[in-house]
Amino acid sequence: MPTIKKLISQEKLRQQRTLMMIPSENYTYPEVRRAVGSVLMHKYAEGYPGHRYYQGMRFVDQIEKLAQERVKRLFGVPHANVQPYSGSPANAAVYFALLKPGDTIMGLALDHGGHLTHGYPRITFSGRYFHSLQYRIAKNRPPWFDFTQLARVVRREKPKVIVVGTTAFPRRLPWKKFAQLAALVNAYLLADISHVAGLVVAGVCPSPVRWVDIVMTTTHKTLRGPRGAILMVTKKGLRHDSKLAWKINRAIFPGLQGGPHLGVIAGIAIMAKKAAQSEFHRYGQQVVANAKILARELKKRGWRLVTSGTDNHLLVADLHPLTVDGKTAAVRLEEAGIIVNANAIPNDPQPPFRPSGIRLGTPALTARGMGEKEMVIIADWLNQAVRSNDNQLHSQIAQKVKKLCRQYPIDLD
Ligand code: DSN
Repeated sequence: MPTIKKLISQEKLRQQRTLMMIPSENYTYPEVRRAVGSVLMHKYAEGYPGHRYYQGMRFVDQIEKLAQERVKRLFGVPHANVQPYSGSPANAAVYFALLKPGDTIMGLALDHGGHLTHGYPRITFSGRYFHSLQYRIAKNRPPWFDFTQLARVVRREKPKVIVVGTTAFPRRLPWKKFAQLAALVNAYLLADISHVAGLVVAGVCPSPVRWVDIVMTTTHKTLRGPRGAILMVTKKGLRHDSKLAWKINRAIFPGLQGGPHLGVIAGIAIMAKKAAQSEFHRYGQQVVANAKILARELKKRGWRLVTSGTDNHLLVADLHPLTVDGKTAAVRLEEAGIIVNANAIPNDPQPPFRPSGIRLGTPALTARGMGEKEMVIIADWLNQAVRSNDNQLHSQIAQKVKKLCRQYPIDLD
């Protein structure tokens, strides 16, 4: 039986030698990893800085306050809660703060790029405890959604919370139009920017802060922080509901969570400092530039992309023209040392475990320092590996991938 120590070192090698192209994955900084695994994990701290239920808070209060202040500055918001364990509990906290069971929420359908917590029906808490309406991509160019029809639905159904956020949508979201939609029925507007938060702070994706009441983001994707989440209340949110920050805090603790993970909170503080630097802005620009090149090169090779391209860090490929399903393609790519995930395409006729597409992202490749030249090479490998069921070809590509990875090492210590 291998030991955990051995398995972790094997996982480290895997991360070093393969191309990490799942768009929600990224490499964090060694300082963040050290903070998460530090003595901070020994400490309980129910409550908030200055108002805790336990003693011994002299240093951890300062850490949490620093994290809050840096996050507020980074996103330009008056209130930040850095305690949510991850994105799903953070979204649950928003609903818990603002809704009663059976109230109506509205979110983007999963196969159109939304998330399970945005009201996916029947099997998720968000679809079971609330009356959930799902909206869909309806146009092949901006604003992508049919706001005339959505306005009719909103007037009729009066959702209390409208969620706008994506996990597999490659375009910019029309924040102002969603704000106008929410205003029709005075709904709270929640932006889930987990995927693009790093691009927002880098200035390459539009910020929702001016338009929405609450912003939720996870901290480990394009932001490159630890695995955690943040809930922010905007100025607009406080004008809409002066008790909103209090409601959100109460929903996190004591509503849904116990002691916060202080190592993660320290990691969030470190991430927020790094994300404010000009180097991070350059990183964000390169993530998007790389994704655009990848899109162009794949299209040249006959690939069909959902929305025909990308404005952010990810692409969703509809594999119908390649006559292969998403799961088979993802397995072939893994054999070739390229790690992606099978993903539904809008109105996918296939089941979620064997959908018609794959999702590809550039955040981790860019974190290794890869640029335009490498994207062209990788597009070629993607195309060859997905189109072929020849294991030998896959192994040959895996060897080339390893060589490329050696040229772009990443510090995982
Ligand atoms: N699992 C995340 C993703 O891959 O996008 C969303 O929670």
